Amino acid sequence: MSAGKVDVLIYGPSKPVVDGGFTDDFVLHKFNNHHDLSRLGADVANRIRGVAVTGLVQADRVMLSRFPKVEIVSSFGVGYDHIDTNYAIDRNIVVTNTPDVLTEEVADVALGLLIATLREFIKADRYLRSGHWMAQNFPLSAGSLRDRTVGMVGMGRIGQAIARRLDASLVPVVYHSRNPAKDVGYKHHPKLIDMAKDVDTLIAITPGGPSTAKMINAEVLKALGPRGVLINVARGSVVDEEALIAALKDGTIMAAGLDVFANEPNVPAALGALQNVVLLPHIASASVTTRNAMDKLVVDNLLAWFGGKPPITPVPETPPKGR
Ligand code: NAP
Ligand code: 8YV
Repeated sequence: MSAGKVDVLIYGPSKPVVDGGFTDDFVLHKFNNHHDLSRLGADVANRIRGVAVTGLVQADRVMLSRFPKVEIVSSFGVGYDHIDTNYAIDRNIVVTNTPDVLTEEVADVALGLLIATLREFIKADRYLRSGHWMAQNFPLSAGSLRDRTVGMVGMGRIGQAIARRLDASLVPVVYHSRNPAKDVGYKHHPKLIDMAKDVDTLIAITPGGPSTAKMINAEVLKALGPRGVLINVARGSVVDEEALIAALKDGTIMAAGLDVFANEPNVPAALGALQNVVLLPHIASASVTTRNAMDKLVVDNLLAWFGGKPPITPVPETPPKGR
């Protein structure tokens, strides 16, 4: 029994910072995945007041409706497209995410992925290891950062951190988002297709979800052109993956660097077979330091809420009322 204590559901893979972050005032109920959660009895479900959730599991309407007393969903990751915020609004549930603590880490990976893609680091590594350098130098790379203009798709916290790195590398930057970003001096393109015509490189760093679904499509890739490079560190859903594979195969664009995919962890075999792509398994925030900071913020949001304070990082759709 947990009388007087707060029952919290920990939904997703077990993590020491989360598991060890709570005081004795909490009772933790840990479930690794959707399959495990189906074994949770109604008696416990009826007591759950807080949920900690990773991006690897869905907190959708069906899942959340099992918890009639839930007040807060504290989500791991800045993107929260795995949470049904409309349902949370209807139920007066506060949703929190983990912005800022991962911004610089993700921006580092975006720039690293861009350079690795242009300068063919992965191919070069394989070339050296297989002994080819003994016979011949590695061929000059067709791609370079030196003669490019980058069009950022998204100019929020992480987009601006990527743009700062491009500034330092003397690469011109423009951007597309629905509204011009506050206090940002780069040229704003209200239409993605117009920006794609003007640049040769796109870096996607928007949220996922319906408003961005497949926004980088065949038309945008064609506009980017044969020198075109696409870097996606946003969500796989932002890109029409089939159109991208076709564009990489037939030379509509030159290359791509992808950290995210439409149906993770399943990556189309057709992408894996291509030489002009660099593929990362969604690791942009995945260092021990940054992941620990994200886990701590997940816990701190719950501790703040159940300590009677406002949550630290509520998402804009569910501002807490009355705190
Ligand atoms: P943010 O500060 O909220 O920035 C989001 C940017 O996307 C804003 O510029 C926003 O501008 C733009 N945007 C949103 N909806 C759009 C739409 N429909 N069309 C065009 N632009 C749109 O978020 P952030 O902290 O930079 O994070 C951005 C995203 O990066 C996350 O949501 C997540 O999907 C992704 N991410 C991925 C990883 C990874 O591991 N690969 C790690 C962290 C984050 P407007 O609202 O004016 O359109
Ligand atoms: C996490 C992310 O890796 O923050 C995000 O939006 O995509 C990543 O930092 C992801 O949430 C893991 O589930």
